[in-house]
Amino acid sequence: MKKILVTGSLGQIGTELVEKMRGIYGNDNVIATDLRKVEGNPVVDAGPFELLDVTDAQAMHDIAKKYNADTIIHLAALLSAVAEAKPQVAWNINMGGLVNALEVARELDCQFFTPSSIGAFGPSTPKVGTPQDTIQRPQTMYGVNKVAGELLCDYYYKKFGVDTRGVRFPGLISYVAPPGGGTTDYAVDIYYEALKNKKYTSYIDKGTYMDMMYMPDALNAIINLMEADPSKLQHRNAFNIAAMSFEPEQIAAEIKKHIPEFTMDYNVDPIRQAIANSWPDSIDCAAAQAEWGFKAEYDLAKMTTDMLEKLAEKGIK
Ligand code: NAD
Ligand code: AKB
Repeated sequence: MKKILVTGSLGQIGTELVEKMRGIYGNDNVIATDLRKVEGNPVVDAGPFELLDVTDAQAMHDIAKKYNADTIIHLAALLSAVAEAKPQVAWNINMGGLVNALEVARELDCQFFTPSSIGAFGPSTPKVGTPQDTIQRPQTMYGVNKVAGELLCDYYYKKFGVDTRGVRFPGLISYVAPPGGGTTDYAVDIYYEALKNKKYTSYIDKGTYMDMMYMPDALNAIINLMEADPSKLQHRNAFNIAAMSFEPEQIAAEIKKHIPEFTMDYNVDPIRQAIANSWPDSIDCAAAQAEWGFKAEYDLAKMTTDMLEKLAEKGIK
C-alpha cells in the first residue's frame, strides 16, 4: 500500500482509518473521498480530499488515476437500518458503488479492501460459534448486498487476479465519528447517554447477543489483513472477526461500574430487533487467526473504560 484511495472516508470507520493510515503511509499518500465535504474535519484538511459519489464510475477512475492509486479501500455504503428503510437506494449504492470500485481496481491494478458484515448471515445460519464457511441466506437488503459483495470480490480475484481482501465486521464501537444508521448503533449511543443523562432507553431487547469490536482493533485488522502475505490467505472475502459478544444488560452493567447511578430501560424497535434476531450471537474467528494472525486487544471492560475516558475528554457530559 503506497497510494491509497478511500471511499466513504467521512463515516465512522473512514474518519479514524484515514488518520491512522496517514500516520503510517504519509499524509499525501492517503486520498480521502466522500459524497460530502465537512470543512474543518482533519480527513478533509490534513491530506488530499476529493468529492466522489461512488455511483459515478468515471469520476472514481479519474481520481484514482490522478493520484496513481495502488490500493482502494472501499467504505461507502448504507448500513443495515438505513438500507432496510431504502432498499432500492441501498442496492444502487452498495452494489453499484462496489462494482465501480472493483472495476477501477481491475483497470488500474490496485489492491482492494471492502468490509462485509455479520449482516451477511441470516436466520438459518448457525447462531453460536458461526463458522467461517457456512449457510448465508440473509433476509435484509444489507445482508443481500454483503453476500453478493463477498462473492463479487472473490469473482474479481479469481477471474481477473485483483488482490481483493475483506472482513466481516461486527458492530463497531467508537468515540470519534458517530455510527451511520446500523442495528448495532445502540452500543455506541449508550455511552453518550450514560455520560449526558445517566440513563439510556435501548431499542434492542434484553437477551439479544451480537458480536462487537472497538474501533482500534478494527483499524488494525484492516491494515494487518492488507499487509498479510497473500500466500497464507486461503480465504479472502470475507474473514469472520469479532472481539466480544454481549447483550444490552451486560454493557449496561459494565457502564454502571463507572457510573453507579446509570439506569437503562427498553423501547424495542421492531425493525432493528428483527435484524438483530437474524444475526449470529457470536462468530468463530479461527480462519482470521490462522491465516493472518488476527487478534483483538479490547474486551468489554477495557473498551468501556477507554470509551468513557475519551468521551469525557471530548467534553461529553
Ligand atoms: P458510515 O455510514 O459511517 O459512513 C459511510 C460514508 O459513506 C459516509 O461518510 C457517507 O457520506 C458516504 N457515502 C454514502 N453514500 C455515498 C456515495 N454514493 N458515494 C460516496 N460516499 C457515500 O459507514 P461506516 O460505519 O464507516 O461503514 C463503512 C463500511 O463498513 C460499510 O461497507 C459498512 O457496511 C461496513 N461495516 C461497518 C460496520 C460498523 O459497525 N460501522 C460493521 C460492519 C461493516
Ligand atoms: C450495522 O449494524 O448495520 C453495522 C454492521 C454490523 O454491519 N454496524
